[in-house]
Amino acid sequence: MNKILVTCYADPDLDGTASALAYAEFLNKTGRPAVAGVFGEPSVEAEYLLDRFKIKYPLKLSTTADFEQIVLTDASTLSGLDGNIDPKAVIEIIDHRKVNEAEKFFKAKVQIELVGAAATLVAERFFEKQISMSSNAAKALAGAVISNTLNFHGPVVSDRDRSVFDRLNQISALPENFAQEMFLAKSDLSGKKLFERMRSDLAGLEFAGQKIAIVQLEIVGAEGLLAGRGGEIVEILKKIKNEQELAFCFINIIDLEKFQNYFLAADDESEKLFEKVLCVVFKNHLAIRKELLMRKQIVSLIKKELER
Ligand SMILES: [Mn+2]
Repeated sequence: MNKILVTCYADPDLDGTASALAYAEFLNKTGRPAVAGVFGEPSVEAEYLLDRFKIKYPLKLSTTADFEQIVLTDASTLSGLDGNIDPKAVIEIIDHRKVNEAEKFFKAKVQIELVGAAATLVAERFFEKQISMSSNAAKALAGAVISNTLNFHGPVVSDRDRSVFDRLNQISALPENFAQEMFLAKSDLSGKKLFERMRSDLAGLEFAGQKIAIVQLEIVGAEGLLAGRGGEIVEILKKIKNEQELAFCFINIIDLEKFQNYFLAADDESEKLFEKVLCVVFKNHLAIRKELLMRKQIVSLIKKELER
């Protein structure tokens, strides 16, 4: 019998990776053979968690030829999905983004709820059906909730995220200080790593025929990075904008200790759009916002402005 593929965006973050792994486990335990697989490389943060707890990586995919049925976790737009994924083959979507294209996956049973993490929705499936969860799945999902909610300091945290996190911790508690360690692990952007991470932590979208890309880095020590390499970051944004023929290109740097945003843009046009949409002012190519915003929220504000 053909297995169901559970997957997410190419180069998935921790939420996508953990959700795919855990939901494949859920399907297997409820009598529907499934396998978790991803295109590209899991994010630095996802690798950190999987390595730390010796959790088996999702299958590395180069094609979907072996699968007739696909489930998407933490993903519901065409952009960002690997080109091998046929929207018609998607039978289910579990996601938490307001700006989505769920209607383009017309065979899919869709659950989109605006909680902090897709991992929360996947964990709830286990709890609702009283299916036992492996220790590894509990750790991965708990790590994903920490990551997506910025350890519960972020702008999108619901009571459901908190309650799921408590229950996951009862199954398999994460080590003390795990959040800090995981955050530090993804804050090393020395040398070439800065360029590589800006490339991999980029989301491309298109509104009213205009292509945009937003890079998001969540790190400890944003101000130090900007003081040393702010100019270089703008140059990288310019390069990405030219290569991908974008109308606008930005970076949102979230400091994981100060919990504020640092925005930079590829050029004046991009700065102007951001100033208008986010009510910030750029000074020497940098704008700071103290009320934290995540990329998902920024995307929804830009969509509103461009489709006006
Ligand atoms: Mn997510």
